[in-house]
Formats: sequence, C-alpha cells, structure tokens
Amino acid sequence: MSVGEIKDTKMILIGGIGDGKSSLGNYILKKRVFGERTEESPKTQETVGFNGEADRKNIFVIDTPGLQDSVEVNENRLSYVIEYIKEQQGVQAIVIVLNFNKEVLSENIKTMLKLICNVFPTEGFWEHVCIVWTKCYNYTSEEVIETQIKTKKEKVLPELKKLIKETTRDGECIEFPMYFVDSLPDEGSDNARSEKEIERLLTWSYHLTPINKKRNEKPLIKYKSIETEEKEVTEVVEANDRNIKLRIDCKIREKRTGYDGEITYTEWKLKPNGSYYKTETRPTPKPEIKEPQKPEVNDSSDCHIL
Ligand SMILES: Nc1nc2c(ncn2[C@@H]2O[C@H](COP(=O)(O)OP(=O)(O)OP(=O)(O)O)[C@@H](O)[C@H]2O)c(=O)[nH]1
Ligand SMILES: [Mg+2]
Repeated sequence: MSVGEIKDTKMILIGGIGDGKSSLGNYILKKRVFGERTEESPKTQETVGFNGEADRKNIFVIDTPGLQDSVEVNENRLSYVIEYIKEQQGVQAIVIVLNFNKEVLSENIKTMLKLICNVFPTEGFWEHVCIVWTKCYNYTSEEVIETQIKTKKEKVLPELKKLIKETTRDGECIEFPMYFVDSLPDEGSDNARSEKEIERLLTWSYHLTPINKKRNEKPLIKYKSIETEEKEVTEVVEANDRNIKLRIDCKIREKRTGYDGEITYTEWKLKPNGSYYKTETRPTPKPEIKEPQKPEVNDSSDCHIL
C-alpha cells in the first residue's frame, strides 16, 4: 500500500519533555503545525491535534505536553491530556516518542500509558501502542542502528510487558512495533530511511481499528502497581534417627496497590516448579557425661563441737 492510500488515521504522541514529539508530528503531517522547542524550557503546553497536508491530509496527529520529572506538574498535565483523549473518537494508535540517544521508559510515560489504557478499556489495547525513536540522525550508520535496535528491544520490551501484566493482562506476545526517525534532517541531506519508517508507521496504524471506548464498560485497570511477594514454607515429610527429609514449598502472592492507595493481597499459591526436597542429618546426640559424684557431706548428725 502506498502512503497515498492511507486514510483517516488518528494517532496520539506521548513522551518526555524535548524528546521530539512536536517535530515528529510535523514530520508525519508534512506541515509545521506544532511548535517545536528552541531552548531548554518545555515547549508544548497543551494537547492539540491537526490534520496533515497533501497525501497526509487524512492523518490526524495529536501532540501532548512533555512529561517531566515533577509529579505535581505531571498530574495536572496528565489530567488535561486524558480529558482531551476522552473526547476523541477513533484514535487508532498511541505512539510513545523516545529519544534514540536515551533509552529509558520513564515512570511518567508508564503512568500515562496506564491512564490512557483506562480511558480505552479495550481488549487488545496494547496492540495499538508503538514506539518511535526520534533523533535517530540520518547520518547514523546502519550497523549502529541494528545494534541499537537490539539493545533497545531488550531494555524496553520487558518493561512494556510488565505494564500489560499490570493492566489488561492480555497475552504477553504483543510485538510493539518500533520506528527509527530523524524528524529534522540537515537541509538537503538524504532522509529516505526516516521517510520509509514513517510510511511503515502509517501503514501499521492504518490497519488498526479505532480503539473502541464502548467495548467494555468497566475500566480494566484497578491497580497502580502489582508486586509479587515470595515465601518458603518448610514441612517435615520423613524422619528417622539419622535424617530428616524436608519439603520446601516456594509460595507466591500478589500485593496489589489500587489507585486509591488500598492494598490487597491474593491467596498464597505454589510457584510453578516451586517445591523441592532437602534431607538434613540429625545432629548426633552428645553422649551423656556423668558428673563425678561428690562425697556426701553429712552436715547434721555426726558433727560434734568439742
Ligand atoms: N535533528 C533532529 N532534531 C530533533 C529531532 N526531534 C527533535 N529534535 C530537536 O529537539 C528539540 C525538541 O524537539 P520538540 O519536537 O520540540 O520536542 P517535544 O517533545 O515536542 O518537546 P516538548 O513539547 O517541550 O515536550 C528541538 O530543538 C528539535 O529541533 C530529530 O528527529 N532530529
Ligand atoms: Mg512539543
């Protein structure tokens, strides 16, 4: 399919401050509609969406303010973004924008993803999520990119899979597509690789059905975090004069912390392959050492005071 055939695609860009969301949005739309950052302060202050130009006119990109470390600022920003998203119909793709030269999926992005997942409590939510690595400068060699792709997958995918476990609990075999883009190449330089990546991104999102708000009424995410706790339970299964055979069961349970701060626990369950046996030798009893008998002292009768 050529990009010209791509129609009515709606995507939302989320990510950390200055990681290139607005530049990517402009690059996708072939139109400078989102303000890009020029100095250190965060640039994008509000969530806003635009259609593109020419063959991208049916593409609608929503840009969001960058998430920063301060929790207070983020809480306000997050709630605005979430309100905006709630109003949107037909969002197909959630694009996590990450800087190619960093490699972290910050806690803020994770929180944002969880909140968006709550807005769209749809089975298969995570199939609508992809990553665009920006600032993957067009002069970066193929070898470097290949190595980086491997490293980045190893770092980021387990984190996303953990999020799936904490939220929708969909199958964990979801492939999060990744695209590597230079949204602001030096003028006149060849940026064909990035253009191809954007086409791949658009093709992927085009084939997604909109995330349907109405499929499930109840939000799927109840928990802010789920931690696994472990304990060992030891039981004597056999014993004779010399040995004691023990069975050790490794048990696990989940500690679930809700968004309201409430903590609940699941039942302790045996961990898969979590039992093992151990034989311990009984300590040999020490032979009894008899105290030498002290001569009896009769201090009463035969004592005569002269
Ligand atoms: N060369 C190059 N520069 C980029 C790229 N993406 C972003 N930049 C530069 O990085 C800076 C930040 O880019 P923005 O697109 O404003 O980042 P943002 O994530 O929208 O920033 P906030 O809205 O402040 O969160 C700008 O100076 C951009 O020119 C890229 O792919 N290649
Ligand atoms: Mg911006």
